[in-house]
Amino acid sequence: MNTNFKKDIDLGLSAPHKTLPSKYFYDKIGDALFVEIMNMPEYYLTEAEFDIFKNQNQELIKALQLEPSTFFELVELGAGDGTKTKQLLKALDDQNYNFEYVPIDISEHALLNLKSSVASELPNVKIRPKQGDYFNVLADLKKTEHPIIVLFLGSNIGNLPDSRAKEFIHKLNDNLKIGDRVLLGVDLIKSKDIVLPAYNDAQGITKRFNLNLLTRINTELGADFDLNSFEHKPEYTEEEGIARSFLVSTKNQTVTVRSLNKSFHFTEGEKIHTETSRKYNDRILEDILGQSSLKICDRLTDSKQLFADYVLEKKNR
Ligand code: AVJ
Repeated sequence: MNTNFKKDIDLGLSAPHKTLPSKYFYDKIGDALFVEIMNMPEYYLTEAEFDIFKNQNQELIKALQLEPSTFFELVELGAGDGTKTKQLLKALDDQNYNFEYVPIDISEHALLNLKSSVASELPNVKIRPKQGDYFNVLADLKKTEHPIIVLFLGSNIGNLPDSRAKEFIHKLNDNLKIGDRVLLGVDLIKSKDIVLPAYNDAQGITKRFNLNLLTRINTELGADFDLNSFEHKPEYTEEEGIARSFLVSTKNQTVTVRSLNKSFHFTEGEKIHTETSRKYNDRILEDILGQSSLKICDRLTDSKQLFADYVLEKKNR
């Protein structure tokens, strides 16, 4: 882990356009800041998808074409605290659907919490948590003969640049059977007046979230980033539909990373790209699905039309 971290930081800071992988946001502090982000008024995504799961769970069950008598596995990639999913689990449980819930997450801690909250709130629901990186656990999907429903919510796919999203979809497709389905939650393309504040909140929580990446490099790799000399700056245009977050150096400066035995120079105004958050519409999703056998068969949106949960099905061809 630490060797990958070290290697990725070195690569990113040595590139002509400096960049750092957003997956490294999520240490203990980053996890807590992300919980704060999900609760901020500007971050509309969480509430919008929750609205779908809470107020349209019957429609969701119908769109997923679930049958009460056929056992299926409900596999969630990046389950987190499962707040949205528990709304669906409850509806399925109330109607005696026959299934097992398989939440997958990088964080062992998140899975333990989820397991105990499901056990106490929904004691009849079978749960089998699995720890791992969701790119790597996809191969495990092949191990079952039962129908599979994959949940990939929260616009987590948005963190992947389009080329990586296509790779992910193809790998997912390769590991599913004909008839298996995917519920893919994505943030919809909308005006910058709504998107930008979600990544630049008034309380400065997202700024702390972004800067925490530098704190991590300072603590884990013995670097001397001065957090006061970098500004948080998100960018977004509705034409492109991609929000990007940057850390901008406010002066000419040199940062030393002790465990790499290296220094990195930053000019005034130079940017480090730290995150991509892609927004979607039907056309972009069709492009990402490309020639794979995963086809869009339904789509639910929240009451404000901010967010969509797409139902994809693996077809014959
Ligand atoms: C968890 C990837 C969906 O990109 O909107 C929130 C992460 N970053 N605020 C997103 C995030 C800054 C979030 N995702």
